[in-house]
Amino acid sequence: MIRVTTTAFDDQKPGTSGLRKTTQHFQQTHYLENFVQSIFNAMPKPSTMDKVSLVLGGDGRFYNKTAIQIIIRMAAANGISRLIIGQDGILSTPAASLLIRNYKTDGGIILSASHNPGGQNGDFGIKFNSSNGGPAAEHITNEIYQQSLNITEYFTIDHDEQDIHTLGETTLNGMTIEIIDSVSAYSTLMSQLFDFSQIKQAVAHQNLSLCFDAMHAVTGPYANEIFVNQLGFEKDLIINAIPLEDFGGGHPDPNQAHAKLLVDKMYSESGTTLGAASDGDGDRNMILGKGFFVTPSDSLAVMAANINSIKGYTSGIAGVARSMPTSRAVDKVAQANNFPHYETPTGWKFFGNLLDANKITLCGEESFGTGSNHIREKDGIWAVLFWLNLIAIKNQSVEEIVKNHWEKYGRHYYARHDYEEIDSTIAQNLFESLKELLPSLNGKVMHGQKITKTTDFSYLDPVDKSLSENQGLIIQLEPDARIIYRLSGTGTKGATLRIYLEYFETDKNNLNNDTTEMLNGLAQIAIEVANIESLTGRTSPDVIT
Ligand code: G16
Repeated sequence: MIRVTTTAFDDQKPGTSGLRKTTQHFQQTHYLENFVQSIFNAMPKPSTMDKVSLVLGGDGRFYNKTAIQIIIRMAAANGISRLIIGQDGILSTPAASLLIRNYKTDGGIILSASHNPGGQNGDFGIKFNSSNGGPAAEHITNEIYQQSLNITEYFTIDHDEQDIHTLGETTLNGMTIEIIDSVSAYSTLMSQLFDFSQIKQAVAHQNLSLCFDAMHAVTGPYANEIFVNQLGFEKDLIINAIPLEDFGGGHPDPNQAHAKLLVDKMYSESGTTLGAASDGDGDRNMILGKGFFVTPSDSLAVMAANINSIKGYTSGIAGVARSMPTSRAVDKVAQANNFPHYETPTGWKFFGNLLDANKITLCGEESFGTGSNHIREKDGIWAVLFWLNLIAIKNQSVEEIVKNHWEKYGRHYYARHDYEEIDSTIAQNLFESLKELLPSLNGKVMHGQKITKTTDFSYLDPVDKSLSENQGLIIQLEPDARIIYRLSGTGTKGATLRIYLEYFETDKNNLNNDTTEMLNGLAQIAIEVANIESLTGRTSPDVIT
């Protein structure tokens, strides 16, 4: 064992989902090692390290292979008993979550910067997931950060590169290393949750077709196995299916701006029933019908309304949760069908306790994430399978399913406006001024809409009673609308200001209007209240999703 003397970095505080920085930042001497040792020091574990087992894998982006070898050597030096590694170091985030649960390990280390671009000039990331398979709770990430601030040494061994390609078991310095197939356990679980024979029937007899954009990221092999080999969808319609270390130079974020090829296909005269995409590490999803975009918030609500018809969920739904900025469409379903609904801060980690305590079955976020109690991460392929199964059951188009849903529950017009790479100090000042201004806005009428309530959102976890403060600012307006401001916790350059706009409509004559038009008044109010133009110099958002 080699004891390496090191100096602490002061910027290793995990964000919304782990530590994300530019790849080059991670390549600094000792940077990754310091954080990994901090994880080992901080993670909840049995009395001794020789009882600790971990899952290890990543989304295959540039630096994944190097990082896996570094972590293997450090795990062996720290006396860890067992590492379960996806073949070639590859695991989608949902698959990693599943394996932690299946193998009952003490947690896992996932290498990914999710939807952020990859490559030498892109981003890299690392996060620790707990023994429930979910992203570590705040008290653990805080402890990792504290360890990183005080670190003076880390442990490693001098050893050649480990073979992570050949399936099976080996040992290194007394540590067992098991290389496992990255796809098979995950695809088995999917076949248990969804009715694969019904979907296959629909492919054969209802012309059910799928175009899936893997964005040259981790889901390519998962999509080929499940959609093509097991369900019989056309191989040619799994696009960008080969995982590449730089995602082919693309931005692996499944939204209408970045999954352009897919969007063009679905808005042209193509006869494809469902268009879908997933992100860098396979936990996000975008759902499209023919010429029709389903907002992630609506997707969650449709799932909640129909979950009882899906094979793995026929026993019913315990409850649902959504992150605060996600539209309240799913709340309407919960209220109408009498099951509990919860509002959590942004970040999948906040769903963990609710899922573990069986208070919810289903959860989701506006940021293109939906999932259930089957694992403790959001799950892109799972969401696509849910929609495929639903279409097969209903024999309706995506658009018909969503429009029928609006008829029944009303429509939450929704959009998110992102201002990216704002100078961090300017963004902080903007946010602080806004926070001070907020209470004075109550009762004010702007652009014909009355502000009824303002909130600085905090969350008291109903399970462990932990309090999370400063989770976003909410302006509520009459008759039923919201404007929400947050600073993103996943960016790596400057600050990203997110503004979320939501307007609820029940008038049956107004359910099919243009979203931009419906939200225009709210957008104006949002800009004026936060003084965006004069404080940032920006006249329009960089991305609208
Ligand atoms: C992560 C988190 C999500 C969160 C999203 C956006 O997703 O896991 O819970 O909603 O970031 O966070 P922010 O608005 O702070 O950028 P992913 O897919 O990047 O891991």
